[in-house]
Amino acid sequence: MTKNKSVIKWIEEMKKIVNPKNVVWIDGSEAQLEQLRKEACESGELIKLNEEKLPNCYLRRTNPNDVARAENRTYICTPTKEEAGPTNNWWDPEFAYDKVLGIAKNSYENKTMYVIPYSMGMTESKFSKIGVELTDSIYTVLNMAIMTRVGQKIWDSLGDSNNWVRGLHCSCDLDEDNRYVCHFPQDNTIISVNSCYGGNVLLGKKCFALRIASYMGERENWMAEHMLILGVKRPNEETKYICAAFPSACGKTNLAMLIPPEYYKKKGYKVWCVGDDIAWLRIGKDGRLWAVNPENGFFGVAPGTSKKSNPNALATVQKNTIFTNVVQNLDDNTVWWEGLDGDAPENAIDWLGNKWNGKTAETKGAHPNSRFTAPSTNCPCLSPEFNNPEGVPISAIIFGGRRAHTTPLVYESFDWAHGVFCGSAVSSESTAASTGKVGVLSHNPMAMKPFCGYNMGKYFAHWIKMGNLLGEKAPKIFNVNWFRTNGEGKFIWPGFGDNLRVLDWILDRCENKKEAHKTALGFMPTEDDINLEGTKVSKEELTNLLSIDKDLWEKETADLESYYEQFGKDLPVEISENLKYLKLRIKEML
Ligand code: OXD
Ligand code: MN
Repeated sequence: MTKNKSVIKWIEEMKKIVNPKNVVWIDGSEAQLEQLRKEACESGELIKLNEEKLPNCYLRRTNPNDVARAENRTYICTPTKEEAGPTNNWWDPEFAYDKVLGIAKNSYENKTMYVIPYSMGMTESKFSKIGVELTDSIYTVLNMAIMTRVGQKIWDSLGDSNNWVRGLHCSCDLDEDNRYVCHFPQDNTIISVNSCYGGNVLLGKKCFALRIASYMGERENWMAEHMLILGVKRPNEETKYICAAFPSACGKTNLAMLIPPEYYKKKGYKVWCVGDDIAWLRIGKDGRLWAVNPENGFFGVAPGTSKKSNPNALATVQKNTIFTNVVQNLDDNTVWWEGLDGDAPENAIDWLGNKWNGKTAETKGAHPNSRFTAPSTNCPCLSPEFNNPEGVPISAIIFGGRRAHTTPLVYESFDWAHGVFCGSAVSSESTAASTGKVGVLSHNPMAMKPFCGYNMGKYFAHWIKMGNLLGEKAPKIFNVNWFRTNGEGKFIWPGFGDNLRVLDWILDRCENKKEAHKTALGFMPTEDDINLEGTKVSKEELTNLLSIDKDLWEKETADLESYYEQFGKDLPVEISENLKYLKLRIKEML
């Protein structure tokens, strides 16, 4: 426990509001966590799975109305609306506190308050930040214990400092109409009510490590980004590290855990995963950009995870994992989801808790946004640098989205500011990870639209500033699209492990090992520059993947122009100029 006065005072204040029956301090010990797992199984909150096949694994079914991030109920609460900017929901802090604390009032009655001290990043690292989450849900405690570093060592490292992020989670009665996730960046405070879905209640993740941290980063000259971090070891070279930002469910976890195709494996290529979702980036002593993954686990989408798509993720979830909203196979008390290898179980229970026969069912057994929560250390390709307190030096930054036609397989930006423009121009087809319609095209700058804790225009300016600070040592910025389709609507690029072929070109460019030709969009490879050995992709298909359609890009730039209008005077001139030059280059295309 702690004697930290600011912590004790805040917990006392929150106790007065939520009125718990008792308080349990999470010490991070296995004995305490095991006790909580038992309690959760007794109450029905968790289901214990087959201990032999899935040791220490549990299943949780959430309320059917509570299966994804509630983006339209997520607020940035700053004194002025301008600080939150045009892409965030905004509330005045006083109004927001009244509203959510009113909902939280007495909501812990007859319940336990769990106090979770946690660190985003290794406690030993200067990159790290500390948070304290109060919750009434054991599921939340157990997930936080996987996703973050939890326990007594956090109090020791916090000492008497007031520099920590307050997080209050109240399950309440899961009323959708009173569900809110509020961020008070000036107070280092997060309050989440009426949800038990991970993205809304694992307050260290999106709420702290992206929204609050991005706000901190702007003031302290660092960056909190929605990015995976991976290392590529090429034969006779040191491992090089890449960060990549994609909107939710564009295969970030798959790319982060990529297994090289046979041809590359034989040559000695290996990919290491440092993180699959969040990167904190700082300028190191050597002037380069360094990244750490502040998380300690994976909160991945289960459907589609298979031996083919992501064998490393599958290996990662074989023990010590919490599954949420997947199918329970009653024959052997294991789990299943759409896209997993093997036949669907016939004797099963679906995510809604109903009897389900995979052979005859007309509905999906697992929710499309069903999840696994698994410790990073389970991952067979976890980078040996995962726990390095300094992080890893970044050679390249990649942006991407899910675009059926417009965006080519890969292009390199002309310089940092152009790269920032490309990142700001990312748009993607929506997926089930957030509530709302699936398949609709939406703008998602740097994949941060739902996660930027302040004005997005100022966020672009922060990117430009970081580039100025990095100068010549700035990583190169690339854009990729794995999702281009042919006339029949089928993906042309095989994706998954074969994405390494594109990473290989990217690293060659970073090391000035390959020429590229200048196009309207940026520097691009020719069809001879991407190695197709061992794929079924033909040269013609690659030419198609690398083609730029003038008409589509005229539409794209017109659309971008109106998109940027909302940022008004906050849009950095570097972005508007880059759009202007892109339009000119497109116009000049034959
Ligand atoms: C996630 C998301 O859960 O981006 O990582 O939605
Ligand atoms: Mn994410």
